[in-house]
Amino acid sequence: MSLIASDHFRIVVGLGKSGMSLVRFLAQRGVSFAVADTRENPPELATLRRDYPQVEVRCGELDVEFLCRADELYVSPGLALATPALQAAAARGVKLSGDIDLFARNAKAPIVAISGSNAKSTVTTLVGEMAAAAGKRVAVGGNLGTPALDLLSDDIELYVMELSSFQLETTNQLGAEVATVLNVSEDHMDRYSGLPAYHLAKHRIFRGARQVVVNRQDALTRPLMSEGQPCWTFGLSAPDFKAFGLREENGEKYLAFEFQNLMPVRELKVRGAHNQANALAALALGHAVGLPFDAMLASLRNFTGLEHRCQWVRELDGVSYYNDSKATNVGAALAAIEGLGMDMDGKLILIAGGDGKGADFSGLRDSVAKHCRAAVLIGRDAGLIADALGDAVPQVRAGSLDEAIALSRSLAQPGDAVLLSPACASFDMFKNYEERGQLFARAVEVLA
Ligand code: UMA
Ligand code: ADP
Repeated sequence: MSLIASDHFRIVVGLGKSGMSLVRFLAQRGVSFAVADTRENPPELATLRRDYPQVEVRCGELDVEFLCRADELYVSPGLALATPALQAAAARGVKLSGDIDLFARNAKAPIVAISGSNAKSTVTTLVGEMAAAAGKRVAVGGNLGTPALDLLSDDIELYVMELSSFQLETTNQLGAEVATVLNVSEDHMDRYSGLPAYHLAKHRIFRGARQVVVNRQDALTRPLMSEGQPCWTFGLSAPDFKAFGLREENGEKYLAFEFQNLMPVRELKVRGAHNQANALAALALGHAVGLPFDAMLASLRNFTGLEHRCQWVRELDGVSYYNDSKATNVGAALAAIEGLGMDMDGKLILIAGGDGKGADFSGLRDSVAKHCRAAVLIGRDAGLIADALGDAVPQVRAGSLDEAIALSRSLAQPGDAVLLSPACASFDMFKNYEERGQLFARAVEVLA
């Protein structure tokens, strides 16, 4: 039985991937609903018209009178709740909600809920692989891959969900078995009034959580109002009770839980301190839901990392090339610059720039000065990054990604690495970060 009243009228606002999953979910349960999207031709319009021709769709500017016909609006994570028409409807008593709220009300298995400014996809994928290795019937998705509602099935024993701040804004009660905010650094400042508002949105993940996982090195990841739940921590320091961390013994560094060494860090295939933190976070989450260590450690040993996240592409003339196109904010680029920079004898040639989403780039300056030989800047906000870096390193501008690669090659010396880690979204020059990463990798592969 679906936990949704069938005598009410709903409107799905936004007809992308999550909107289409809502349509399928509501239609299957016989709920009456309509669809609205501010775009004239939203991505799933043709599918909706083909599969659900009876459903009313309004495209273009949102009509408040139309929205007010609903008891509840399921708003796409792509639309800010501050959108005037949504606020006008809310002021007239219409409830604003989203697909994750509906998912949480209908999921019968425990939920592992993962948010954070960076590392969500990596940790979500890892926990999913750990659960599968432990023999669980596990569903993995949310902001990553399959939309939440499409994962619902009575067969599933564990849900591992990546949740964005946008999705959490419309989530009133999640009730996860274990929830975490992996880290908090500035992102999406074009949508939030500042870091506090973004931070508050992320922390909605803790609503109703039975256990929490906290990053010892980032105070902003602690629940604002603890409900006294069991709390596990992770961090790069040596662990104490209920904690995962790194411990050094006889010159060997281990992933460790409390006073037990679990596995030498050198057995991880992914590079950089940030990936060690990610492995520890995944262990903490898996442990909280009862996954055995042997299965979790086997998954960690096999994990080669996700595409576009600090991914090694090739070596040419003694220079390595890394694709970190998924670094769409300053925190992610910093992790790559420091993680790779600390691990190598040479220097980095950093390719950065794109759509900065209103970010403050000054946080890059010290790490760039320390680890980079030069910065090659591309895209709309190249000038903002140039100003923020000042005289930290020599800078050059490139009009295209191909030109940036050619310039980087000419600047690099044997032992150096060229790192595409833009600290920006890609939409000013590319379809998405995947396209940016693929074009980078392809261009690098054919360098003669
Ligand atoms: N849009 C409009 N009008 C509308 C609705 C959307 O102009 O009425 C525009 C907005 O610019 C919006 C974009 O369309 O940003 C995409 O919105 P959508 O409703 O078409 O999005 P979906 O296809 O449903 O994708 C959403 C998530 N997108 C966003 O949060 C922007 C996807 O995360 C998610 O995978 C999907 O639901 C399934 O759950 C993507 C993402 O970029 C990967 N997430 C951000 C991130 O990771 O940084 C948060
Ligand atoms: P998300 O889903 O949160 O965007 P990803 O796992 O896709 O996270 O990684 C996004 C970016 O963040 C990549 O550039 C990756 O190299 C970087 N990153 C990975 N782990 C961390 C971490 N622990 N701290 C900061 N940045 C990280």
